[in-house]
Formats: sequence, C-alpha cells, structure tokens
Amino acid sequence: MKKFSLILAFLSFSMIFGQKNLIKNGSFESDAMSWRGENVLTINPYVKKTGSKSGNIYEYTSPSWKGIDQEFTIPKNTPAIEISAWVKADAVEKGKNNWNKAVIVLEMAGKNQNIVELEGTTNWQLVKKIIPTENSRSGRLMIALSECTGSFLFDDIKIIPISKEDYEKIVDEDIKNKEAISLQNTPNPAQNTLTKTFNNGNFENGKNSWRGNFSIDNDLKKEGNSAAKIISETKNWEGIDQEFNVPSNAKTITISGWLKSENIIQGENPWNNGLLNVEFTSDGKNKTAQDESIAFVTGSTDWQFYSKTFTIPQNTQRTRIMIAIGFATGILYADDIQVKFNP
Ligand SMILES: [Ca+2]
Ligand SMILES: [Ca+2]
Repeated sequence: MKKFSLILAFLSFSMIFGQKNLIKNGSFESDAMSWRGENVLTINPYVKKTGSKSGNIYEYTSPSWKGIDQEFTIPKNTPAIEISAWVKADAVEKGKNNWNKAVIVLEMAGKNQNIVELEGTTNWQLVKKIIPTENSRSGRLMIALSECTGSFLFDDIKIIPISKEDYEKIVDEDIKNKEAISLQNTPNPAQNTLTKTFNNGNFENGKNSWRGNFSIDNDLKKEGNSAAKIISETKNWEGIDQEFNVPSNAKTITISGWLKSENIIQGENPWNNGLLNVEFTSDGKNKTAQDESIAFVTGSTDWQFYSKTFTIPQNTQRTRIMIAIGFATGILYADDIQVKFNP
C-alpha cells in the first residue's frame, strides 16, 4: 500500500505541472462525446463519482460483448502511461469464462491488458496502473461487460503520459521501498561480512561476502563449480547483495555477469522481475543517484551475459550490487558477476 502513496505523490506532482489527459471526455460530463459505441452507453446522472454524470453499461438478459472504446495518441518520448479510472459494479454476474466480467482493457503495442475486472456489487473504487508503452504511439481503451450481465459504472477515466524522468523515479522508489520492507524481515548477516572490495562474484567460495537468502547450485553453473540460486515462491523481494568501497580514482564502473531464469513470472509492475542492479551511496545509506539496472530477466532463459558501464555519480564512496527476484516469482541463477572500476 505504501507504494501507491508514493506513486500517487509523483502523479499529483505531474498533475500540478499539467500532464494532459489523453482520454477525451473521460468524465462523461459531455455525455457520449468522443466514445465509440454510444448505443450501449448510458449516461447516469444519479450514480456518479465526479461532476454530474457517469458512464454506465448494463445488460440484464443476454450476455454478449457490450462495450465502448476510445483511441488515443501517445506523445513522443513517453516510456509509460498511467491509466486511472473510478469504477463500480452492480450485480455483475460472471459469464461462462473467468474473464467474462465488467472489464477495462487496454490495447497497446499489439496486446490486450486488463486494467480491471469486476463482478458482484462493489463501492466506487479507484484503479490505477502504470504500463510501459514499448515505444507505441497509440492505443485503444475499451470499457465493457464481457459476455456477462449486470451494471458497470465508470467515471473520471484518465490516461496520463509519464516522462522518462518520472518513470525512473517511480521504478526506483518502488524497488527501494519494497526492498526495504522485505529486508526488515530478513536476518542481516552482512554486519560481519561487509567487505571493502567486491568478492566472490563467481560463488566459488559459497555464500561468502553475500547477504540474503539463496543457495549454491553445483549443477546449473556457468563458470567453475558453483552458481547462486535464488528462489521466490511468493511475490516478495528475494535477493542477495554485496556492498563495497569505490576507489577514489574511479571514474566509471563496469558490472557484468551471467544470469539464467526459470519460470520468472512478472509481479504487479514491469520492473518486478529477476534483476541485477547497482546502487550508489555516499556512506552505505544516502544515495548519490538512482539505482541503475544492468538487467531485467523474465520467463525462462538460458545463461545470458549482461554488461553495463556507468559513470560513478559525484560523492559516491560505496556501491552495492543486488541480484534479486523483485516482487515476482520464479528461480534466478547468477554466476561470474564481475565489477571493474575504471580510472
Ligand atoms: Ca463525471
Ligand atoms: Ca561459479
């Protein structure tokens, strides 16, 4: 829940600066204007969330696809959009299939994603989702009763473009926040294993120098005799990390390593996946820049090599390598992680 308040904070920030709603007449104050499918849309002046009208689709006898939709254009250089909508179901009875409910569906980048699925009778609720655009410049939002019966009410529909800068902040805050919550619940053996230099990146010395829950695997390894194996059964942060000093003459850092994934299923957000990250701090606590990602992995992949070089942010004294399944499920293997400081 904490995460949402953070995301909300960012969004109210962007709203203050007038990020444009890409959806026209999302408030239904101009009746059916700008929506396609006006013959199935009822404007409801009695049960509404904002202003004096809401949108309503109802069907009581024969379940079929009954929906409205609107196409929208995404501005250039928009890495992600945020969709929000107030929704309410009234006696929605699920149809033949599990997905036959009151739904909002986003069509973008060649795929359909459900924003919300409702059944039964609910109060007004706000749904919000941040979705990467994958460089798509257009999309279509559908609101429908998907082969089910009942009444679906909706109001204040918004699609707000998120700038690259804001998106990075949201991802960073989310990871940091969730990681902090989960580290609170994990015993911290790092106190006695804190190292000055990066060590045992190939896991040939077992768990030495690393903090977190993992095992050493001698069968599935990329290099030598052993690799790290991280398992996440629930959508928690399961990961390992190692913190070490940055030499004073270092200008850039190159981090490389091999990762292999087994059935990693993305969590709520696209960045909730298997990951290899680096953190820069002045003292182990205060960040000197946002975390950088060397790799995100999802699904099942064979061993794959990743490498990235970063300029060391000003005042950075310490850095931390994290290998984790960040609020997703599955298995992540890591081997031969190398850190090179370049003058
Ligand atoms: Ca309204
Ligand atoms: Ca190894």
